[in-house]
Amino acid sequence: VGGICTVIQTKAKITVDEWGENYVMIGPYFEHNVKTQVEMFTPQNPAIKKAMDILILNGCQVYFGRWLIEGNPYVLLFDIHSAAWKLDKWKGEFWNACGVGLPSGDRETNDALIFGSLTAWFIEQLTDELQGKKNIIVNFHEWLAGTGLILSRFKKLPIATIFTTHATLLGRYLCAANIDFYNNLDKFNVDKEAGERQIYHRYCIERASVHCAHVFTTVSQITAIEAEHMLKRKADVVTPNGLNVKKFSAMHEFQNLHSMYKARIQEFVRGHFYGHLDFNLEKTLFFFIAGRYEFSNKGVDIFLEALSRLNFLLQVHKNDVTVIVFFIMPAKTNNFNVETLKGQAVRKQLWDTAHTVKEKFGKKLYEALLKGEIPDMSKILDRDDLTIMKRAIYATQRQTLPPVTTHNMSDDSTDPILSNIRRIGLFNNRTDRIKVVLHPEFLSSTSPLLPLDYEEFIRGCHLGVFPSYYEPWGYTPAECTVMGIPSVTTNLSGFGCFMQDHVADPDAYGIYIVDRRFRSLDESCNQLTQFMYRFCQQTRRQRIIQRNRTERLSELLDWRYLGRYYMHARHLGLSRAFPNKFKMEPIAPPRTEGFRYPRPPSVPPSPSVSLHSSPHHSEGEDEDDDDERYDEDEEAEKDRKNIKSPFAPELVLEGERKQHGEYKN
Ligand code: G6P
Ligand code: 1S3
Repeated sequence: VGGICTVIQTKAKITVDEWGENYVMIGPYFEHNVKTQVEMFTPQNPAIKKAMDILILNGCQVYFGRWLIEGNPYVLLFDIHSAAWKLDKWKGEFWNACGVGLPSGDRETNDALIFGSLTAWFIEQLTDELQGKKNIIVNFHEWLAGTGLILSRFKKLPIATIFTTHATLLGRYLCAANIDFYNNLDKFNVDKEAGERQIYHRYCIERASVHCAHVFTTVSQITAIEAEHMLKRKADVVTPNGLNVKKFSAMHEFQNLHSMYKARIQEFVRGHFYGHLDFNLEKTLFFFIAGRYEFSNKGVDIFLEALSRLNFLLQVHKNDVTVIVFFIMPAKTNNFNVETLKGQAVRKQLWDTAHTVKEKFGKKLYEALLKGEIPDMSKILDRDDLTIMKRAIYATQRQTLPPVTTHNMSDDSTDPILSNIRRIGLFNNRTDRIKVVLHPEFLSSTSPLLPLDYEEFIRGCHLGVFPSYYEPWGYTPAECTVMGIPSVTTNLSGFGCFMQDHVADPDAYGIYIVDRRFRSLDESCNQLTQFMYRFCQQTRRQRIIQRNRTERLSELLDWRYLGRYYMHARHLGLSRAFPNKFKMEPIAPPRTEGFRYPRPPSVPPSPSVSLHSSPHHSEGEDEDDDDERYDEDEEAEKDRKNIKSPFAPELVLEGERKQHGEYKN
């Protein structure tokens, strides 16, 4: 689920392009998802059909079809419940295979074992059918799929296996416990730590999967280091996560989309802050954080602290910018709260009132003009109109502050975000330059409050802030990048490190990398505050230019470029599983470094984002978008000449072979 699903889903297209009909995804069957996303049919490949039939004859429900996503990959789905009656038998077999016993109370792990046993059983039948006529590579993702790998190896099935980990269980747990993880990587007694956290059996499955695989891969260099210590094996290949950039690509439209969706967010703000709208929406910036609700792992702790410092800075410098910060993190709730719904109702009422008065006004004006008169403006609105308007204005009076959360939280008093908001006192007071809105549910275009889906919401914001402590990759800033929205990340996230390696001046491109590795918490927090403060000081012109630069990094994150690492892992797997048939010379993984986006020539040599590019700059210039685009076009042209695309033919085609090692069949 979550990020891992994004990996598998977005990677489908390039994998289908490479393997065509020979690529099949295997996963668990969920009726609701299948009904809406899968076109089911009988497999045409006789070996697959035969293997499937054997499982079906033995009482298991197995489905086959095409997943209706880009690339249209084949999917083979196992209904875990239909095979649940075999659980005890399979637990015994698993114990015999690797000596790992599973407790009965852990439903998730039990389901994982059923899924893995079905997978290994299917592959066994398939390899029997194929009799070595085709070679099979299976890429298992995460410990939940790992049991299938362990069992396949125990049965000595003739397949090449790859295990990809997107995070380590222990790493996630230890970081969430606020332990100084990265400075003590080599000091943990891993068995003891896993045992104390009651995840020893899961940890064993993960570690066994890593060691049984022909090829072990992780999604980033930082997770490779972590895995080496937590799971005791060096990753063979780092397989960074890409995106299907074409899906987000809006060509020159993305600036207009920003404007369009920003207007929709502004509408929400008008309702949410009714009665307190004493800030200028044209000078209001929208920041956001989104993702799995892991308070310290996702860096919400440091973000809140930095916001309170930023609030202070903006106040003392009498800055007229207001920042509205959205926290989009799902938590247990009991629906929207009344105050939030009321806000949108009040806004709607004001809109209706304005509309009614406008209609009447327009009609009277029209009648007067027809008679050749200029109406007396002081009389054009009658007493009734004034009464309606006054009543509408009175309705906007409120005794309470605009709420900091949109929902009734189930654990209001202990919720970490709310508790910290109380501690730092960011209550949406009039004097606050930072306003906060916790939306503890994923966004949806059908929401009565904020009718936008996640992608539209990102486009409408100005800055995504993801100061994670534990983040093996981190899709959130990557998604911002491909939509041309600047973001904050860290040098403890896979994405942040990747950008540091590939972009000469990440700040200039709108990728702010907080150092959470070599600095104290307080120093990192100050750095984050500075990044945000500098961002607030930018003019509209500078923001537009920066967004254009951010968007230019998209192709770096495309699977067309990043897919090569998975390709390499598969070739390596074949050469290790079938050394007599496949050879790789030399066995050298493709380099993740090497290509670098140069510093944009139009960036001044010193960090001076707050300086205007022209000595004759005036505030009015900021609003002149046509000028901005003209400047930016020239700038973009200059930059483009300097940047050698990662897709330059020599790098992708010729270099492919050179970098991956010659692959001989
Ligand atoms: C885009 C639009 C412009 C708009 C600007 C606002 O670039 O094309 O018309 O003025 O966004 O930028 P801002 O950073 O102030 O939201
Ligand atoms: C993991 O999901 P998470 O948010 O729990 O896998 C993602 C995909 O590889 C990765 O982007 C993320 O950092 C990991 O943490």
